[in-house]
Amino acid sequence: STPWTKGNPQVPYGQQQQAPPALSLPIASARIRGPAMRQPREIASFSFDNNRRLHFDDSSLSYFYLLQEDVTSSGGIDLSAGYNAFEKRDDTIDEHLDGLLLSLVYLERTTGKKTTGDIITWRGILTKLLCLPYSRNDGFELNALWFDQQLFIEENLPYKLATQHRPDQRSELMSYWGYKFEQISTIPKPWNECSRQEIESRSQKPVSNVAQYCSVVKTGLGNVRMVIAGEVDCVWDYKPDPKDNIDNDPKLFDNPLDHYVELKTNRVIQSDRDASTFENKLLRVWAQSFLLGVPKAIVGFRSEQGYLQTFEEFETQKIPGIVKKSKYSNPYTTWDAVDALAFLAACLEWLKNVIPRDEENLVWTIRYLPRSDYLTVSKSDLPSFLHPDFVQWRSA
Ligand code: 0WD
Ligand code: CA
Repeated sequence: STPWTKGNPQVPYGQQQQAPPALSLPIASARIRGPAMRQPREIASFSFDNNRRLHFDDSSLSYFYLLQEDVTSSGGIDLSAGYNAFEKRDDTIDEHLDGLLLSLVYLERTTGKKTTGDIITWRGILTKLLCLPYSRNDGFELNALWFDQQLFIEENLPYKLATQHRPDQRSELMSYWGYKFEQISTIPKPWNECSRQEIESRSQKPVSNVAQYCSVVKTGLGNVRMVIAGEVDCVWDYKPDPKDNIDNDPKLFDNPLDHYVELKTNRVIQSDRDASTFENKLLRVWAQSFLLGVPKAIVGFRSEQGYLQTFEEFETQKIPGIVKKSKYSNPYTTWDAVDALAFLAACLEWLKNVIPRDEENLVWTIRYLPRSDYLTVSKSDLPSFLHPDFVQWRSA
């Protein structure tokens, strides 16, 4: 197969190994140079509680709280602690776009205005597409349908469950380290509203990944406007109260997105190989934070055995430059943010045009097969995946 290389962006059809399937987008030749990204703007937020019940508020929002000396003085914090008590969300339950769509019903009911935008989806879906030129090993299937003049896209969960390799014990533990790091580095209220006891006991309770806080943003890329929702790990300091933002002077606007933080864990970097692996991983960190307008990622570095040794802040907008300037960077293989965005813009534009608009509620499959050169679209016989309350609200 043709690798994605910077030096070889245009591979004419005639030189491809196989004829392109109908309704296909060649990944290596889909380019819109320098598409403009609109500044994401938060239009709503919602929370899942510990029972996975949905609330149209910020009740599951967390606040960053971790001191470098707490990490270093202890000689490392054991991220495996409490592993046996982990309360893990059942990710075989298909929630479709429910949280996002119900939050839009709530928003539209309370404001009396319909949310505009061409594409409505989870941020995680767009992260996959944004990274695709450089992440060609894993396949995926997405479901897409037009409804009320908007294109809705979700992951096809049965496909994901059927094709993902079952994680071994070590990968299960490593994913726990990520959630444990979230727990030890956050508190449920701003620190000045927390008692010493609340702060000090934050790592005593079992770790759970059931509760989540999500932000819904309006954004745009090239000619495509979109509404996307994604999980936000915590705020750095506080989230501005909309009541304090009634002044329409843009210079005074305290943007909630400016306060958000993405948390990640990574092994401590001890070799050239570690460094280069980390720089590849920064593509996904950059992509997911950039899409939602999250300005900062905090990476907890842990030992091979899962002891947190230190943590470091990365400004989202500086990540592409850090990777480019690195001594491990290779102009042919290192990821490039401008090229990735050019692909995403072309891809979304293509999806908007190739999926027939007039056939509302008909589900289409967007498919990427592992290591293939194309993204394809075909008709599926799946029923609509939109929540009935959303359909009823928009049909009223
Ligand atoms: O396959 C599924 N069932 C998916 C569910 C795929 C993608 C998303 N989701 C759900 C999420 O649980 C959430 O409610 O959609 C909502 C929004 O997610 P997103 O922000 O679009 O998801 P993504 O950007 O893919 O992931 C962000 C975080 C992850 O953090 P890291 O640091 O690893 O990127 O969402 C969490 C995870 O912490 N997350 C999940 N947690 C539990 N179960 C899952 C999952 N299946 N997927 C993502
Ligand atoms: Ca995270």
